[in-house]
Amino acid sequence: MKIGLVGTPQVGKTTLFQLLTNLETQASSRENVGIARVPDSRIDALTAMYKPRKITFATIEVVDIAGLLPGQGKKGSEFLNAVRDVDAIVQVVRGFHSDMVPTEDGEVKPMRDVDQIQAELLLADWALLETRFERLQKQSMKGAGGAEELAVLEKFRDALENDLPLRTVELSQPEEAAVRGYGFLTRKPLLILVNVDDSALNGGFPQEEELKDWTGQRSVPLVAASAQVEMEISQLDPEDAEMFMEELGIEESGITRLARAVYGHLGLISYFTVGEDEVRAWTIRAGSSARQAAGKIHSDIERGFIRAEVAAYDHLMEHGSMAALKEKGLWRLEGKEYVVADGDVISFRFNV
Ligand SMILES: Nc1nc2c(ncn2[C@@H]2O[C@H](COP(=O)(O)OP(=O)(O)OP(=O)(O)O)[C@@H](O)[C@H]2O)c(=O)[nH]1
Ligand SMILES: [Mg+2]
Repeated sequence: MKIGLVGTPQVGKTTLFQLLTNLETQASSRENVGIARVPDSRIDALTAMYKPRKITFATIEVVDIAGLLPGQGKKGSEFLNAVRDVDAIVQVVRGFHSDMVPTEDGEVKPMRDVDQIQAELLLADWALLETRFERLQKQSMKGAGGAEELAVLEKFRDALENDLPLRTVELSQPEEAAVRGYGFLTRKPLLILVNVDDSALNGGFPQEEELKDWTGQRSVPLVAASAQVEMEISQLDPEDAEMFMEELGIEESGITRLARAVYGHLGLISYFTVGEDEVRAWTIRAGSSARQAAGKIHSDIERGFIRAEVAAYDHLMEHGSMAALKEKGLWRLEGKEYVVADGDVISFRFNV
């Protein structure tokens, strides 16, 4: 799962990228691609219980894409290719004031930032749609198939004609499959992160109403955070960081909220494996079966799947140990079709 930090220039993308990826020790070697840890207090609690030699959090791959001003020609196509490559888009918009960092017209207008980039993405989808559309029309006139795709593209055209992003078009599973390969940009999940002044962490940033309306109407998550504050938090030890956040009136760092918003918006959940060797979070799509979840660990476990031994995280915390759960009948054996729940603590039985 790869997310792209996208936006107009100088809004704080690289600063946030560094903060997100510094959390993970094994950063990728390519300069603008890194791995972000998804903070999870359940991992901390399981670690306190099992005292494992190794702790592994869930992660998301993050790409920091160079900022784009509309109409930048070749830079524009590089930008669009980079966006095409990600699974989800986090647009960073500028909500902070600073004389050191100029804006396009001297004003801080996060809603304008949103409009500029989203217009650029809509245009790119128009261009892609037109090329595909013509080709498919010719093909289907010759009776060479493609009718299914063409029908979906017609729906897409209706949306774009009304300036609507393609993610607003509802498709059946086969329809979705027919056009998945195209990589339409406005069909990718979108989140907006507004980078605000430390005084506006709980509201009061420029164009707040407009941003809330825009994101609310489109079911796009909106996260307000301050890259500057995050930087200060990251330099404190945990206790001081907690006090600092209390002073600011926030419970969690913006990085934590962003990572969780992304995870949730992409329909991802975690299950855990525990023991003295390792406590580990595994990322799966919500709705995955026990057998599919096993495949995340190793294809051999998926193939040779026998049973999943499952306990709910909350039960484990409440009763303190697996042994206590067994006594209470809260430790279950589940088959391969069992739908894994967020927070399940699982051990797989399998044949090799
Ligand atoms: N005051 C203030 N300055 C910030 C904040 N976030 C970033 N900056 C500053 O803004 C400038 C641009 O930040 P970057 O993170 O490089 O922005 P970017 O979006 O990656 O910029 P491009 O890659 O050029 O598009 C830097 O000088 C940062 O120090 C913030 O929250 N508050
Ligand atoms: Mg940058």
